[in-house]
Amino acid sequence: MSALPTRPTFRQGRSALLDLGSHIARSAMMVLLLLLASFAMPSLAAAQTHQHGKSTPAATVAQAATTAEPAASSSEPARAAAPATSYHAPQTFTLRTGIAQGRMVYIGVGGDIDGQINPGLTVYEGELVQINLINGEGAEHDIFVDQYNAKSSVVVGKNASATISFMATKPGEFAYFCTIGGHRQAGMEGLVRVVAGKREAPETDGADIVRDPGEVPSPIGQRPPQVVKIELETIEIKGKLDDGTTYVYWTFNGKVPGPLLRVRVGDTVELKLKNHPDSIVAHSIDFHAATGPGGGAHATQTDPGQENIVTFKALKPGVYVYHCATPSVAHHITNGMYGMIIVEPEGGLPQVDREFYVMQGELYTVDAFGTRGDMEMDYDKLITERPEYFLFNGAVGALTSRHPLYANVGETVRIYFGVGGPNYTSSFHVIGEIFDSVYTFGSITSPPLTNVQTVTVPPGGSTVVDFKLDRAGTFVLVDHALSRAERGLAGYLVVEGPEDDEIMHHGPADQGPPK
Ligand SMILES: [Cu+2]
Repeated sequence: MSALPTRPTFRQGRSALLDLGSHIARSAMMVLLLLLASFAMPSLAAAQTHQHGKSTPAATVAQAATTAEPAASSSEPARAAAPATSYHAPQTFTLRTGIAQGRMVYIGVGGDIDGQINPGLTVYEGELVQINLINGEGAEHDIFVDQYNAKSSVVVGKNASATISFMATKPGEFAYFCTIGGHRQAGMEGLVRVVAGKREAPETDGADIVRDPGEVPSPIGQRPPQVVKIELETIEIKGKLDDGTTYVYWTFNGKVPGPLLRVRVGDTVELKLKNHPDSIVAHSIDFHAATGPGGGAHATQTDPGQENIVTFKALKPGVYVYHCATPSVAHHITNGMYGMIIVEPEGGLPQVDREFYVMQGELYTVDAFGTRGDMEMDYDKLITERPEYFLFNGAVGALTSRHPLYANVGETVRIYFGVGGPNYTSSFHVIGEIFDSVYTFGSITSPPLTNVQTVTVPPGGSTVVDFKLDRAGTFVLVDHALSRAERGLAGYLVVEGPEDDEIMHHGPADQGPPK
């Protein structure tokens, strides 16, 4: 179906699956597979089409006597960045068919092209481009970028949708148009502009609010229970949500999620909560690790410029979420006010080489996903659970372009994974890996499940996954509800070392890997 030079790829083995067509999850999976293929094959020049039936338009932690030194830093500048990280997400455009000025046209939906007639779609050389087509009025349409041989299926009913994707390998201007007889002439035509060179990220005046996933305190080790003093500060801060996009986050200590805290069972936690004087609203903290009124929220409702102290005993080992619990609680949580605390059992957890800290949440913005500028919270979307963004560690690209997780072949890694939410359960999965041990629901006193592909993690819940790295490559952290990957949710685990072809290679078993 492609007239362009194609190299054999991991993706091609899936073409039979593609032909079955018509399934949202499958098309999202294909995007991910295409992403994966593009890591390995930067020169991939292929087009593909797929269709789906219905569209969905779119501070410092002072831990006395426990060190807060990161056990492993994920950001090691000396190491290579993830290959081709510019492919971490496709450049996505949505076009709706309609009538304007007496002509049949495509109308841009969301982002910079919102409301434009036959908008120019500007991308940069080497980018992965996705175009979503929505049938706006119920006449038959399709979309074709002939120079890239990217053609959608025909959408027939109103709201019927299709998606196409292609790698923009050649600079220049290329027409997109409808191939139904007479429609191009009637006005359904626009341009894809592929700019030579690399895209420069637009300037953003927002602060970096991303928590480095390598910021994990060292294990407690062997020591008797003691009093652990922790200080947290609630800070409201305009942060960078995406390139060219900001959001006023509410945070613990200026990052999302709040710091990962670590104590042992039997410890007495004395928590001082300070609310920064520049805050607009009151904040508080509810520890799921605590037993007592509001998990501490009753004692810690704190006005701007004030502080409160709550003391609780860590009665039960586990990996627990904490969050702000000031009304509207859903608003405070979506804005970034969540984190986790590890309460180690006596003797701690089995030792691993590297530990990481990742949390998932949603943002409910007035403007559509991908819009540039200063975003504001939309209470109606929040209360009806219609998020625009799904995020790991607070921002688009937090764990891909900004802070990928780094490790080496032969190492064992552990991810403390939690969901702040406020609303969506995560189906946590690492593409291309299998979890050796899973402490489901953050229960570290139960025997772990072994050899697990995907873990369900509810809002206000956690999991701990351990796995050994057997093969080099870039592995992708996702919520396997993969539509969310198109709303910002993806992370990289970059594993360096030998690419063991016994474990996987391209081509038949008896031919061995290509040299
Ligand atoms: Cu709050």
